[in-house]
Amino acid sequence: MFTRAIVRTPGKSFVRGLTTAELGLPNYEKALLQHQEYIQVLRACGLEVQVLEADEEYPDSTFVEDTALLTPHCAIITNLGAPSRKRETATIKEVLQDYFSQLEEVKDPGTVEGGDIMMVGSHYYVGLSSRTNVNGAQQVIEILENYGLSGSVVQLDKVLHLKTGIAYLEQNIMAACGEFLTKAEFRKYHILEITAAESYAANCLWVNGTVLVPQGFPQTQEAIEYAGYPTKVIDVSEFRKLDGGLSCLSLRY
Ligand code: CIR
Repeated sequence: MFTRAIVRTPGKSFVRGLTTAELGLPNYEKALLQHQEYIQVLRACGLEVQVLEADEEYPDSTFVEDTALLTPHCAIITNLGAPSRKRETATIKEVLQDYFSQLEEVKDPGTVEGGDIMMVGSHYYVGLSSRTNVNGAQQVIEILENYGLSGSVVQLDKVLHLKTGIAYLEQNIMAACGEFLTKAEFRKYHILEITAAESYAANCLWVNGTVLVPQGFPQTQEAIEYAGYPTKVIDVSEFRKLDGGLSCLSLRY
C-alpha cells in the first residue's frame, strides 16, 4: 500500500515538452485542470499528496516519475536519458532528503528514467530503452541488491518506457499490450490483454486496490473491472500529447 505521493504542477513551458505523439500542442489551462483532478483521485485513494511548484526551466518536469525510484528501503535518484531533462533531479533530491534516510544516485555513463522501472513486490523490472541504458540499469540493480531487493532487465523494442506498455496491478496480474504480450519474463503473470487500439491505456495505475484508467478506453476499463478492481477514470488527454500517462505524473511510496 502507498501512503504518500509527490507530483509537480505543470508550468507554462509544459506545452514545449518532448513528444513523438503527433497529437498537437497541449492546452495549458486544460492540463492544469486535469492535473488537479489527478491529485484529487490520488487523495481519494488515501494518499497524502505533496504538490511541488511548477519548474518553468524544465517543460517535462511534471512527469516526476522519471526522476526517482522510491522503494521501502531507499530512494534512487535517476539520471535521465533525455538531455533536456537531466537537471530535473536536483529539486527532487532535495525533497526526498526529508523522507528517505537512504538516498542513492545513478551516475554517468548510466542513464535511467523511472518510467522504465516497474515494481513487482520486491523485484524491479528495468526496461532498456532509448532513455535507460545497460550501465544505468546495472547500477539500479546493484543498489537494489544492496538493500535485499532484486532487479532484472527487459529489452524494449518499440515503446518509450517500459510502463508505456505494461502495468502491474498486484495479485500476479499485469495489464499489457504489444511487445509485452509475448515476452518470456512476463509469462508467469496473468495478463490482461490491452488491444492495440487502446494501447495508451496500458499505462494504468494501481493505487491501494483501485486502478486508475485514462478516459476514453472503455474496453480496458471493462477488462480491469471484470478482473475485480474498482476503477477511477481520469482525463489525461493533454499529458498524452507529450507521451505522458497516469504513472508518469507521480512518485508513489
Ligand atoms: C518525455 O518524453 O520525457 C516526456 N514528454 C514524457 C515522459 C513520460 N514519462 C513516463 O512515461 N514515465
